[in-house]
Amino acid sequence: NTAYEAWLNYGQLKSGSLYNQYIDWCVELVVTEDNETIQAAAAEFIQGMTSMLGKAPLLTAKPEGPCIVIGTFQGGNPLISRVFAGERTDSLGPEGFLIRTNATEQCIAVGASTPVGILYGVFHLLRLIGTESEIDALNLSMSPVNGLRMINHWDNFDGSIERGYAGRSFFYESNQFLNDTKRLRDYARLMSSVGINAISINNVNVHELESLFITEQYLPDIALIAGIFRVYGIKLFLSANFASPIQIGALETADPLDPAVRQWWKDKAGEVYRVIPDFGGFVVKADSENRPGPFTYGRDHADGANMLGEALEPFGGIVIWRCFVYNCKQDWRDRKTDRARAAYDHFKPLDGRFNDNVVLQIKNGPMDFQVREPVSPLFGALEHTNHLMEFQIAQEYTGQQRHLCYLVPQWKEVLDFNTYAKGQTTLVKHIVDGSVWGNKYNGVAAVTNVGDDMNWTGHGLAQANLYGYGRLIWNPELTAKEIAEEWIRLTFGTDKGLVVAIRGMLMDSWRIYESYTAPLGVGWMVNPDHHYGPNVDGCEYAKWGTYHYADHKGIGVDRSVKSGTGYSGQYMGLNASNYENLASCPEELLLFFHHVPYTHVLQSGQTVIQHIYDTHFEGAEQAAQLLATWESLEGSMDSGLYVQVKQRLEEQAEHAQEWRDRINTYFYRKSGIEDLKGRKIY
Ligand code: BDP
Repeated sequence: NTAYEAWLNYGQLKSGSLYNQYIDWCVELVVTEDNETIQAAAAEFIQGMTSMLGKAPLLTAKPEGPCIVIGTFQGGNPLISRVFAGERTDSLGPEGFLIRTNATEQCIAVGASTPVGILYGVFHLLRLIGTESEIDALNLSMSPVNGLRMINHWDNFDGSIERGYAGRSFFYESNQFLNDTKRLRDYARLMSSVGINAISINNVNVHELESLFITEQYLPDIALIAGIFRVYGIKLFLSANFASPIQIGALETADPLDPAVRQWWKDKAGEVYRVIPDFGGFVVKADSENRPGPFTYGRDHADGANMLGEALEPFGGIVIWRCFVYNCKQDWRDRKTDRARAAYDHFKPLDGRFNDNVVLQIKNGPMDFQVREPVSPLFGALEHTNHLMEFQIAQEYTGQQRHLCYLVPQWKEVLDFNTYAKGQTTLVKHIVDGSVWGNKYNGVAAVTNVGDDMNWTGHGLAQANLYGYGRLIWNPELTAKEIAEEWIRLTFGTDKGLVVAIRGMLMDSWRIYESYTAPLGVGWMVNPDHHYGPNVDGCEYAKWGTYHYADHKGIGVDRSVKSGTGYSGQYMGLNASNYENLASCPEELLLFFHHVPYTHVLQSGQTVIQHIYDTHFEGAEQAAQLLATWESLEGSMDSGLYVQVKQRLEEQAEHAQEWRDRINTYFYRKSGIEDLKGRKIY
């Protein structure tokens, strides 16, 4: 077992009452529509059931007994028409589905308005069976909560992946398309099974060669990938280089208000859509970290994004414009410039100026995917602009898939955050899903964690983040624990002890990682450039704006309005005052918002310095405990997977000690304050 099949491995189920139930219902599979997506759904169902039950359902158009039937409401299948007669289906939307067990008709029916709804329904039925749920009386109606459920690849044409920790790209190698159709299809299956409907396949940092993706030289290769994705309900997007008119066109400017530039992009869009009629659109990182953008021409982000929007509009495409924009050349001595402020300062004043088909993409926090950050204050501040949440599934700052860090609990906290934007309760998840302001485009995107490693994600348990991301954004009401449990059951089987043990490991892992790394929300104590491993001052005197201001007296960034950078003033209602005041600031974010002496006393009664010592000792112990728990599972799963994960956990346990020692030693030497518990700090 290489874990290549991941949560679609369809492990053989044990015989028992549920097994018999499944066998009884799944004698035949009834399909009458020859649409390629419905055919893919049928093939998936047959593959899954054959593998789980050891018996293939018979594919037929006319059932003779108990059966599973799948079909669209208007697709002409008489059985579907009878089962769903009189049902209200308009609120399901284009991607929703119904599943009904109908005793009279002797069938379990999966119905939807569209083929992709059928596909999602079939994946759901397979998930129910794979997690050993009753199917005798199903009466389900499901639709995704978020419109766009997107994956961003940071793959480069040379085969490397920016912030990739699971091998190389499976799209490209050495500036060529790999066209590995089997892997691409399996990838599309995995993504579609958790509801992903949009994927951008190249890095947001678009290099010169990748700018050529939108030319006739490469469009056929891209069309091949788009064709595979299409069957699984996934739209293909490309990251675009704002300077393309210069780089690959013959223009001397990329000024978004220049008529020749605008025409160039319109023609370009036409060329792309001729080859890929359902192309999703462009993802753009502009005027950020040395990428080109409208600033060069004295224009703003709205000018830039709207130009692209106008070009894509006639074809139904959209522009996803990233808000990760800040000055990466700032001066650490100037405490008035605060990187945390940047996204809001840039984009809030532009609210209302973007075209209908422009969607802003906002990182979950104001900095950059740290283990702990406050929620970006842009959520709640953009009343008149489509926008998406951006998460990072890749564990750039959370252990790079060498450490275990199940991120769904973090994402849940972000989605459940109250912004106070429109009344007393305005949760981020309702802003992001478009319901607060009725945005035409809404949803979530995330930087993915996959590569060409056999198990996709490097760390076998990092698959849980990929799975969990899709499931959570399909339905943000699912709990992190439920999602973990589903994933474990589908991946490892349903043995109770195993499920409980792995679930516990996943659920504790974020907090454990946080406790042996950067304390109290301060972030950034990593090595510069590659961002792995402890280095307290590594980023401190650099230009990137990632400071903690630790000296011999204290630590933390004063972001208050009263005496600091004013960042806390970007929040609304109670959030602004809670963050502003030391006494009310949530402690996990204390050092993000305030600079305090090491002797500052926390609610626990402990000082900040003692908290640092304690959490680092505890965190390292708990990392060792993760390994011990895993070792107790030896023999209860496939040995290949067991060994692979064990090796990573060993590395984590060892590395957590390094974190502990470096961080504690640093603060001990700086502060000169002894550990109250007398533990050894060097
Ligand atoms: C940071 C990464 C960098 C990305 C950038 C981005 O370190 O590699 O290019 O984000 O999101 O997290 O554009």
